[in-house]
Amino acid sequence: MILILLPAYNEARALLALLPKIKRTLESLDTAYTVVVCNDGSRDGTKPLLEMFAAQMPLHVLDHKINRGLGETIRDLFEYAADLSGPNDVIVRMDADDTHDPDVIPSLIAKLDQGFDVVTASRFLPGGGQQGVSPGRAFISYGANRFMKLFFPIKAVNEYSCGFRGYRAGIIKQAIDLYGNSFIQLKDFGFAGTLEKFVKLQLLGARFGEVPFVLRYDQKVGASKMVAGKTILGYLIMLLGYYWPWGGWKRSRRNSQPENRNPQHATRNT
Ligand SMILES: Nc1nc2c(ncn2[C@@H]2O[C@H](COP(=O)(O)OP(=O)(O)O)[C@@H](O)[C@H]2O)c(=O)[nH]1
Ligand SMILES: [Mg+2]
Repeated sequence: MILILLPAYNEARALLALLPKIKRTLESLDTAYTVVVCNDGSRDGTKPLLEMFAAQMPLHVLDHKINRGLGETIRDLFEYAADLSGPNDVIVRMDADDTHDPDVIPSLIAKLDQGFDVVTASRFLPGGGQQGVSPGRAFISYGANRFMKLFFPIKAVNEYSCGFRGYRAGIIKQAIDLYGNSFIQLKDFGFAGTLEKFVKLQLLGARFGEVPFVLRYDQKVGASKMVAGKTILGYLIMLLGYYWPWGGWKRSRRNSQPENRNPQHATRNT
């Protein structure tokens, strides 16, 4: 089974374009699928729109009455997906803003099938790129990704900030079992939880891969919902949490055995 997770905050117009594309792509794969959308207190008609689509395709809605932010939303989505899935199922997390083309999903799955646990849609591979991104934003995004690569190096990974990724469900179930409520701690720091989840999967010994992807920012309706200040603060807190000499994430994972827990995942990317 394939589970598509979409965090959505005021994305009615984008979802109207995106959901039919997801339906078309997933139906062509001939595998059971479910789309799970977390509607995070939207006030733009996202909710009735999702009710309409739920009558036409396998779609489940998690509803937050009040906007709780991306961190809380991805926590809910991944917990729900871990419960619903078997270890060999595939979980794909995309933005709901219609900038992530579902045509990439088959290549994410093909790479997962080669034995990778986490596969990112990457702008930084040959064949990847971005359309409609202003030079200023492209520069900041490139700099942020170099910063993340420097401080949180993961072999074969160059794309850290794009949330379009495929996961083998087993690794998410394992992470939730192991980390519990701490899997995404930085839930109140804008988009930092996306990086935190990535880094914690690395500490678990997940195998990472990338496939090329063109970000279609030219299709974006409205402004980015990225809260820059909170997110940067979240990254700084992550640096502290990761490198903290007394019981930081890096050290405590190294001391506490992923090897014993799952031999085939041991030391792969550490
Ligand atoms: N649930 C929830 N989703 C959010 C929130 N802010 C952003 N998102 C979603 O997170 C994804 C990323 O936001 P987006 O505006 O696309 O950021 P950008 O791609 O960096 O410009 C989109 O699917 C948004 O709908 C929020 O407060 N709550
Ligand atoms: Mg986006």
